[in-house]
Amino acid sequence: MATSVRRTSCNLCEAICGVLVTVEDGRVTDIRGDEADPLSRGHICPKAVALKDLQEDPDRLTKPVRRTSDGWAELGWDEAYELIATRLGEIQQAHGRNAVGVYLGNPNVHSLGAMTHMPTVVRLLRTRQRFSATSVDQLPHMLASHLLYGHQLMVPVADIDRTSYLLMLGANPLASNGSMMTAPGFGRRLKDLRKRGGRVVVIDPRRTETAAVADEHHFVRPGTDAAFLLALIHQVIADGNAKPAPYVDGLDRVAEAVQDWTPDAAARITGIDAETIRRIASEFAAADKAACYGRLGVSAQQFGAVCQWAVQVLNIITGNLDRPGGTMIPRPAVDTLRGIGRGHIGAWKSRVGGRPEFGGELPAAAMAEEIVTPGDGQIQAMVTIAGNPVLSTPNGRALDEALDTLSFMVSVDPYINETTRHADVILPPTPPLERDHYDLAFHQLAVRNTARWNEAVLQRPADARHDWEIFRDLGLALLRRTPRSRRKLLTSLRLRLNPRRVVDLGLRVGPYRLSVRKLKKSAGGIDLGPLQPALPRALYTKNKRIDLAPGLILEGLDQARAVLLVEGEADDLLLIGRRHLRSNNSWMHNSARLVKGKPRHQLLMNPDDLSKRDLEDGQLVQVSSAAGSVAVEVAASNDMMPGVVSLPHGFGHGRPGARLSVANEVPGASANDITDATRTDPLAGTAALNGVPVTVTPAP
Ligand SMILES: Nc1nc2c(c(=O)[nH]1)N[C@H]1C(S)=C(S)[C@@H](COP(=O)(O)OP(=O)(O)OC[C@H]3O[C@@H](n4cnc5c(=O)[nH]c(N)nc54)[C@H](O)[C@@H]3O)O[C@H]1N2
Ligand SMILES: Nc1nc2c(c(=O)[nH]1)N[C@H]1C(S)=C(S)[C@@H](COP(=O)(O)OP(=O)(O)OC[C@H]3O[C@@H](n4cnc5c(=O)[nH]c(N)nc54)[C@H](O)[C@@H]3O)O[C@H]1N2
Ligand code: SF4
Ligand SMILES: [Mo]
Repeated sequence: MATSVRRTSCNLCEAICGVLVTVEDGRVTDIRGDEADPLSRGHICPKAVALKDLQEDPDRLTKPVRRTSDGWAELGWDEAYELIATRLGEIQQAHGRNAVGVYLGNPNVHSLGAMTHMPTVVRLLRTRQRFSATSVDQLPHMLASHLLYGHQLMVPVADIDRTSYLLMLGANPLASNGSMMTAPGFGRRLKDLRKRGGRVVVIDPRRTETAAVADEHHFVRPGTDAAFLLALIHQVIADGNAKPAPYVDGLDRVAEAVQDWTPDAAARITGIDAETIRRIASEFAAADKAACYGRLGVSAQQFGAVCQWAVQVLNIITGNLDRPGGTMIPRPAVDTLRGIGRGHIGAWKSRVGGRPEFGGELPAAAMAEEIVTPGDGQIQAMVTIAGNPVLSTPNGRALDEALDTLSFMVSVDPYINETTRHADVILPPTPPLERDHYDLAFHQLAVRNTARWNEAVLQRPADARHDWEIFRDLGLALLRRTPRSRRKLLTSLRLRLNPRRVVDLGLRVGPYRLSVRKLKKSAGGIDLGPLQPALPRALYTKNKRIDLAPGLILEGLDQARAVLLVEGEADDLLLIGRRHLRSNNSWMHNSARLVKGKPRHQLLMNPDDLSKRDLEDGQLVQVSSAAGSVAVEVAASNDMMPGVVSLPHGFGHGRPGARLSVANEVPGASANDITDATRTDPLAGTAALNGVPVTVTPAP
């Protein structure tokens, strides 16, 4: 038997752990952590084994398929590209270029070939109807970075290995393995932090796995974190502890803007008492190195942009931005920032809802209305790439119905799932173990500067295609329909450059002058050391200064004031989301080994809330919001804040036509059948997936 151990990295989450894969006669027999990786140092989680399951899943498509009157039929790659380019071309000719819509899903950022080649294809479609997972996720981080630092992806990360005080809001890295912060082995890093005598404080409406290992945990009423954060800023300034760096302007305007956000006012809104808020403000300011980090729970909520701005302001005014142990800006071997635009906001608005674009994309919450509302610019055809928006975006059921009305739909995806079942053509790319990888996205968010190049572990079958090859060939098919020009020539050259060449060029002109060859020589990758201070030099703002109080944010504060400072206690329950270690967004429930164990799709509810409604643990209940209702089992949990219920996202399988064997056995309910596409952040349109008012009654 031919046995070999090959190195790669897991691309299933943002931690990018190095793994060693044992291959016997072309089959994977073992997957373990790579001790030689300078970032992950041997860490992996239970998801890593799913890399093998993905490889071997009989439900995974390996050839393009086309929907016919009697089911799916295979077709050749070239035939598929021609068909797609022709149909999209016809529709744009007849109805204008905005008649084609695009949704870009989360796994695109985890794939080198999608990062290097997908944007070119999207640009070739020349449509303003562009949507992505960004607006159900990290848009508030990007908006704050764009406004404060001049670049949407200049996102400082908490220097977890050197800090002595970590304040975390709306993040559960013990389940998610960290996000907008690449720190593999997050749990071990937290343990080390506490061993050094540091302190970890968690703010979350649920006592999470992460809260359980923290020094302090406080329940917060969902959607009200802005009040808590603004009160911290208020208190730091009031105590005379604000000492921003010399390149920071606007402290006086911030002081004025937060004047009425006192700890007492915030206590009434958030449920965290005023004394605790004052204490956290003074401990945070007094710590020699502190970092505040807020993740999905404070992004995908109504005032997410204000929250993420406030997180930055707190770090900046306490002098923690750009200092070791505070929050720092990574310097990866390929400078991702240089290759990507700085971002813009509100340059145009969506056709139906008047929702603002950000960085060229409209809010995903607008997709269904843009498909079903007649008029100039109505979407007639959709292209979805690595996304399952029927389960992932608010009012998913409305989108599900809307997709059914399209004239044409194409998906680049390895599965026939809740979304792609509506497609006319599906193009499946190779799975992760068959692809080369360099991480262009997450080194930019990592708590240490490292670099690694991974060769594909397994050879792809001759008739399979990598995602970059799909984008290259689809792009060339689209290009063939455009007139000859210099631009056309450059685009076709760019499409033909393989990802390895793109990375190699990026490494050579990057800050460490590396190359793919140099990376290949080092076993688990190269260690480029801890994060280094870089400001104000690295800022992308015109004057190399930070303005703490951008006008757009001040407007957002007024909107938050109008809602939060006036609104009384609601009687309704508030719905929030959650993640599990053995589950991955909407798509890995097909791995039996990953999803094994006790069911985890239930609605979690505090026992007092159950008894108030005469409900029992385990009972089937109906959860209803303004947008719709779902039936799901309820589970009593003392970890839930009273008045708050939690449903994980990504479930709701078992819809007709989806080909997902294991997932369909444990369908669960889709949280996004009850989230509301009209509840969005007024500043940038991010979906408020958390803090949705709901009622819970016995299922009829
Ligand atoms: N209610 C609620 N909704 C949420 C969230 C929440 O917390 N609560 N979280 C939000 C967040 S943070 C995100 S990121 C989104 C994610 O939502 P989506 O953007 O829909 O992403 P996934 O659910 O990860 O779906 C991945 C899709 O990509 C396919 N895929 C997997 N690997 C590849 C690949 O290599 N290439 C291609 N072409 N396709 C691939 C899968 O088969 C699947 O169809 O959901 C959001 N929705
Ligand atoms: N195993 C696994 N790992 C994953 C994923 C997965 O599906 N499974 N998904 C990946 C993706 S796409 C992402 S974006 C990341 C997300 O990474 P995280 O943000 O760490 O993930 P979540 O578990 O969604 O954590 C959000 C937390 O916010 C809390 N929360 C909800 N509403 C509020 C609120 O109003 N205020 C506050 N303070 N907290 C609130 C929730 O209770 C929850 O604990 O995880 C990634 N990693
Ligand atoms: S934490 Fe788990 S899923 Fe994330 S990269 Fe590491 S092994 Fe993969
Ligand atoms: Mo995400």
